[in-house]
Amino acid sequence: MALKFMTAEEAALLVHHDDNVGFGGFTPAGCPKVVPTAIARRAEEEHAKGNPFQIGMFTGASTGDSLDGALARAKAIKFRTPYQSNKDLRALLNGRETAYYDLHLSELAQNLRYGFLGKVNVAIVEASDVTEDGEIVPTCGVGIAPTICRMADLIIVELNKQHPKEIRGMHDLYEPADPPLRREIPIYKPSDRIGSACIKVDPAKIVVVNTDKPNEGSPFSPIDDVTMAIGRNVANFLVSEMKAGRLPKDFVPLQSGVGNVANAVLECMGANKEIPAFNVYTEVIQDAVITLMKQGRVKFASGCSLTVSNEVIDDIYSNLDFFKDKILLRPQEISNNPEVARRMGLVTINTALEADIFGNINSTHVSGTRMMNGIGGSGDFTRSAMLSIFTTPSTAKEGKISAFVPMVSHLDHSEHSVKIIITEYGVADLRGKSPIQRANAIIDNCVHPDYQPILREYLNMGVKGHTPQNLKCCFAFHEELAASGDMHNVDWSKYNK
Ligand code: 0RQ
Repeated sequence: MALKFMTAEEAALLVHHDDNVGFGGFTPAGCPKVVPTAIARRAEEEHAKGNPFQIGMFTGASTGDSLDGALARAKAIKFRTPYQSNKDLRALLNGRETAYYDLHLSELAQNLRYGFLGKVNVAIVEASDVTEDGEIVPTCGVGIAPTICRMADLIIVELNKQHPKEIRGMHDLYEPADPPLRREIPIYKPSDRIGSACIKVDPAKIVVVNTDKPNEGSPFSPIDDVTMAIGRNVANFLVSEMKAGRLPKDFVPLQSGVGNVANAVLECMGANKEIPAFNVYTEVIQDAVITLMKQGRVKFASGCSLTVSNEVIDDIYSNLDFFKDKILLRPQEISNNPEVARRMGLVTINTALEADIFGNINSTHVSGTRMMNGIGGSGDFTRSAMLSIFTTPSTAKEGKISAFVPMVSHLDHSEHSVKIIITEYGVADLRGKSPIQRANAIIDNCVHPDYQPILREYLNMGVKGHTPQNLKCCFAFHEELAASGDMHNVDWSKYNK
């Protein structure tokens, strides 16, 4: 059967006010671009005529500016889930103009299948190939594409010429059965292939929009002294764990979060030859993984997306013979699967926004109220890891705020899941320690010297009980910090009246 082709504008007319739209891709990688932008324009036109036009949005994670950014600026988003990182969308969430539901990335596809989040009316996915018998080959990010394509009444495929058809075979697309029929996911090592190379749907549901819009990958900032020191501390700590026999000599698969710290950690691990060549089982495959793969330091990478700069994606596509048997892109339900993470025994490395001296982590809310991005995959991995590590610079906002506080202003990862915290100053190993012992390890090894005295003073205020928290102080302290933006000169006695 012949496929139906149309322009982005024509495809946008197939999306209606109040529809729930699922988008393929993960981070800007593999996200549709021209159809979302056309939907945004359409929303603006409808609003100008006095008509309502807003959609509900399911995405893999964050997206590119021509998706989240364009739709946010057009005020076209009624609700949005999960992780996001676009500044215009963030303003809508924090202004409560868009309802935002933040959940663990591994859970989204199954929550859609369980029917918890409503119907998926339309799926919009980017593809490197689509065939007349309904085979869709994603590009460099998968996200929730297989599930939304299966569930939606209409599938709009952005067929993007930037991504060669020959990447077919780099994806491993698998949807688990739902309870009570679910079995274990048969991945025993990152390179295990368990699914299919394409999404297979009824071709009658497909319309195709041709495009050649490039990826919206953003380059990394140069690595600075702080991120480099964090990276070295992580690499040295992992070597010491191997020497102590707590990590196997041939290592375990690694998950690392997104951003500059993650890139620096990977670079330092690659440079440290005491760490053997290793495998990656993660959600976001970044530039550093590809560099290390070329150096023979990363053997295999399983992820949900190639979230790499445009130069690196060109490099991969020009050398598919080299990369094709070293990379698998999977749906986030599988790349982030807690069952697989626990069984394979991952070392996981994610970044905290704020930590407390007892080992609780805030990854999402500035001052306990303002959403930054979302929990992303950090919870999927942290709770199930063999060794869960959080990294953070010891201070934020040019040193005015300590990343370590008495009690986190919002809790994402509890002390029960967090094993190790690492800053540019050192490593706090929290395993097997009581709350007071954890606090001392964190203050001595991770906290910036400017803030060690006030945190020690807090600990020594003489509060009784297993975890010596002075609740009155904590709440007043966070309110004042949000107002002043400066944590120097804290006077606990002021709050403790
Ligand atoms: O603000 O941009 O206004 O300057 O927070 O901080 O240091 O640039 O750190 O970009 O690595 O993001 C936790 C948000 C860190 C990210 C978080 C301010 C700081 C800056 C960002 P400005 P940095 P990063 C895989 C795993 C959750 C999801 C996750 C994240 C801004 O890593 O979203 O782990 N994690 N996913 O100035 C006030 C503090 C602050 C602070 C930092 N204590 N108080 N502001 N900032 N600390 C990826 C996926 O799941 C897809």
